[in-house]
Amino acid sequence: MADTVNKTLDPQLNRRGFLKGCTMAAAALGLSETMVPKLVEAASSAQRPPVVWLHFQECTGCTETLLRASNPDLANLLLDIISLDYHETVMAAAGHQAEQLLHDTIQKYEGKFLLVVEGGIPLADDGIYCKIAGKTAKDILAEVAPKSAAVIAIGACAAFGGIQAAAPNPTGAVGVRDLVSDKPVINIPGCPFNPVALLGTVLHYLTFNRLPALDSLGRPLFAYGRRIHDHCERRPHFDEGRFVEQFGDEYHKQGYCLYKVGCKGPETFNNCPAARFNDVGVWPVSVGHGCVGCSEPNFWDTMTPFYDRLPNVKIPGTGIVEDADSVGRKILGVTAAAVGIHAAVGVGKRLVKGKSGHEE
Ligand code: FSX
Ligand code: SF4
Ligand code: F3S
Repeated sequence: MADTVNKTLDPQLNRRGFLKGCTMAAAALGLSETMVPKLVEAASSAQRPPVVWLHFQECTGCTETLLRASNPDLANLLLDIISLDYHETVMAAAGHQAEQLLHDTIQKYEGKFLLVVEGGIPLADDGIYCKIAGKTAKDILAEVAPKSAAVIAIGACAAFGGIQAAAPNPTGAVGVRDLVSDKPVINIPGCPFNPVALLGTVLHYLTFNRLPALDSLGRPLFAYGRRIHDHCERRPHFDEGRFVEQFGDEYHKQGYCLYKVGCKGPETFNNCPAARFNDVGVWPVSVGHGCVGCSEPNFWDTMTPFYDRLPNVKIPGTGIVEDADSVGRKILGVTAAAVGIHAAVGVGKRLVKGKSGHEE
């Protein structure tokens, strides 16, 4: 299966990308460069962990972000270090053959395979809203998860229910952790997730023989331990009170902070500013769009409207919660004393202009 996928990828990239991918994963894991050889050794082991990848309620964007990434080294590396034995989107088998393959894989590798789940699981009306081969998603999960070694819930849908769980959640969609309690479940949310987080998790598992440390929402701390806002390249603009007031305005063109046009970075934990996406190294905020909070639980409900500003935000180091204009004005005082009144007046004008267009 993994070989079938790999045949479509360039073997040159495969070799060249191996070290690069391990180095990237080491950086994402917060390991020093001296650990790279250990990761390479674990990744080169002949003992590739079998992986069963199930699809439930979702858009398949998570699989797309992995396999169609413009950085094929990542997909190659991941497919080199695991044995992807069952994946409905890309495998050649279909129908009864596919069913047999799933059955055989979970018997053969009982207690040893990693189960990756992509998509939410609907519970309403006994789960009839997602059926594969006549079986409901909840029944398939109940059959496969207890036989796995651990479960990786990939993407916002498998982690927290995702878009189909948004109010009024007509199908009663939930995430894997709501149903699986007898196996370790690691959440790698995001809509879609970042492949670097999956690669880091798998390499950590292979190198140290255990899953990485998790936060209270089951997310690996190495990837979700910091707020977007705390390592965003636009943060100096936030701190100085320089905000985009409207998409396309002169402040937007100058790369100012996107807080007032809805950025949810201050309430979102993820490593997008560091891990970035694809080989061109971009992430939503770097291309001018606010973070929509896609790695947080129920973000379709809690982070919407996406283009309205968060009502308040914590001021670093103080624990005080204030609105963005107060932050700007406070800093304005400091700025006025430090660099003179002219620059400060400029910031003040911008903050006054901000009264139009968006909720203050
Ligand atoms: Fe959900 Fe992933 Fe969003 Fe889509 O499958 S996390 S809808 S990008 O693809 O599960
Ligand atoms: Fe970056 Fe958004 Fe925070 Fe502004 S509000 S600094 S754009 S994360
Ligand atoms: Fe998602 Fe925000 Fe990163 S929208 S991709 S967590 S910048």
